[in-house]
Amino acid sequence: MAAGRGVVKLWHVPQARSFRVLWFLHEADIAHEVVTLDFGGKSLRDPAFLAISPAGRVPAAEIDGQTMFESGAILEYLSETRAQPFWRAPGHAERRSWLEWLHYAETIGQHMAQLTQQHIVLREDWMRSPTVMKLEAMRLARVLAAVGAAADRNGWLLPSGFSAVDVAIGYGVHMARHFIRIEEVPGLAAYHARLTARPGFQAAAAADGPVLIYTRDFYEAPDDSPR
Ligand SMILES: N[C@@H](CCC(=O)N[C@@H](CS)C(=O)NCC(=O)O)C(=O)O
Repeated sequence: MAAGRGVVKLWHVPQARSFRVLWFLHEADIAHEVVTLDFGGKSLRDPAFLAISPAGRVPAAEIDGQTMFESGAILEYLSETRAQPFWRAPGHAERRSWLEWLHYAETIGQHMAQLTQQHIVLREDWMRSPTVMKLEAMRLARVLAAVGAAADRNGWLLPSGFSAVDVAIGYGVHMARHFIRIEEVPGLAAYHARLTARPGFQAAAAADGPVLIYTRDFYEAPDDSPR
């Protein structure tokens, strides 16, 4: 059934990329309802869900009676249609930077996905590669160095202030704490503290749901010397 006009429906898995949208809905004070799905279970492969999100991924959203997938696209569309202070419209001096950071969120996402697969999804040690774990953690830290530097310069990613890209990237910073020491990356821990102090973040964190994916505070890469 279609969500009422104005009410955004979000298909969400706690701690997953759908948290970006949940956080944004709280930041922008957009009326919404949440359908919580199960990361390890069958709900992401249910034909009804695949009709909305063809790869069976979260987030998906229903906005004004139409469904959408891809967190970056959803943040952009919500910014454009109902949260303009968080948008940088075509013609805005920061338009290009806004787009760069919005998509850079998935550069972070690809390393997070590798690390999540290695440490959490693959359950047996023989399936995992300590080399990949170390390499991906190193690459994640390198990608996040650019975030720390920009946030240090501007407070937020863009000089004019907080926007949707801080939510897109901020989710990555928040989750990266499970794999890298963010206090070792200049500017990053302070940026994380600013992000998590926001009432929008705190409301979303309270609404997120049970912690089922990143159940440990930190996932250390094992020693890869022969045993
Ligand atoms: N680029 C997509 C990635 C979505 C994605 O891969 N989401 C993960 C959770 S973080 C997922 O649904 N994984 C389920 C699976 O791989 O089966 C986005 O940003 O929305």
